[in-house]
Amino acid sequence: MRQAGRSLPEYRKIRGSGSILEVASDPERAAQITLQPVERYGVDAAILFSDIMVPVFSINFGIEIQSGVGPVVENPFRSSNDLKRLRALEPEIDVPYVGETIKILSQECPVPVIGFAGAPFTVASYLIEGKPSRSLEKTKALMEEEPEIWDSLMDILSEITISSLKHQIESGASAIQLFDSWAGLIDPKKYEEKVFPYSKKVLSSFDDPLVPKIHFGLGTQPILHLIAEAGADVVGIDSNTPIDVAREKLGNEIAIQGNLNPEICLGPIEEVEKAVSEILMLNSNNFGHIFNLGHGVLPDTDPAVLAHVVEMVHSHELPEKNNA
Ligand code: 1CP
Repeated sequence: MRQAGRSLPEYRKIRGSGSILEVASDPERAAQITLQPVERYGVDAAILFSDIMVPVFSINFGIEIQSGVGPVVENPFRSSNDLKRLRALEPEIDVPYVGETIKILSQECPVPVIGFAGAPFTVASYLIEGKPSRSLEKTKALMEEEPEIWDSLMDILSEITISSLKHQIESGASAIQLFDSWAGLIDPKKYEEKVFPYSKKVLSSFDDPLVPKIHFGLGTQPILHLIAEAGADVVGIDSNTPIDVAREKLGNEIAIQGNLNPEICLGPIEEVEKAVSEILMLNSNNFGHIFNLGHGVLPDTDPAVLAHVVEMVHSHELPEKNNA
């Protein structure tokens, strides 16, 4: 459950008022925050406390994360000149704190730790737009009007993403998640042509069957087969794609992660119970399912509701695998 910690009083206490990039670069505090949802809810995995913008922040592209807003870029990416502001990531030098945080967690975390990175497209969209956007107009314009610059940008970001994920695995991450949150905001054909090859390049750089790869995006129903084909072991879906519809598109051999609507968790507990049961029912006891929310936990969510969701999922009885 991404951002499961955000609604917790213990998170607000340890987080302080600085930028989350500051907190994420302090291994002791980042490790403690990663552990909070595990301790509070008994979830089966922990997601590293960091952000998708950490690698490009660390090579000094000029990024800050504004509280309540998200990533903001002082001088957004506009032309081929801006390619010079990017370079290869040297994780041991640029983001040593990420490795240190995961090493602490390898000792202290009782469940697997999921490392993650932003997919090249989603990171590119922040660099180009300069701030959170749901129209991605500038990104779409650059993609169309400057195909060579687009390809160079996506190439560099793919390499940065690969280096970042390798470093996390070497430091002890048990699984990796590639967040392409905004992949559903572009036309499916454009996705296939201009985005998919780079996500595939990233995911196909990892082939250890013991380190599963989760690939997530919002609004990906029309491109779900490509999200899988890019090299995912697990496809993360949002709440707008019912699990049975995702199964129809993906078949039974791939795992699916999702997809309780985070907004339902703000409402009456009976509605939450109904929604959880429906997801479990629509999954028809398929073993390849990581129960999760369809997107991050909303900050006003009552921790007791999330605790109840975890309890419901844990008490759901699956048939014996051999007899299934
Ligand atoms: O669960 C966790 O808290 C783990 C750490 C984590 C992760 C996995 C954070 C901390 N960010 C992320 C990933 C991330 N960051 C994604 C991909 C997942 C998703 O779709 O939610 C994205 C798109 C971002 C970019 C980002 N960073 C946003 C979204 C902005 C937008 O376009 O709407 C925001 C609000 C941030 C800030 C941020 N990152 C993390 C936290 C806890 C926060 C909020 C901090 C604050 O407001 O001070």
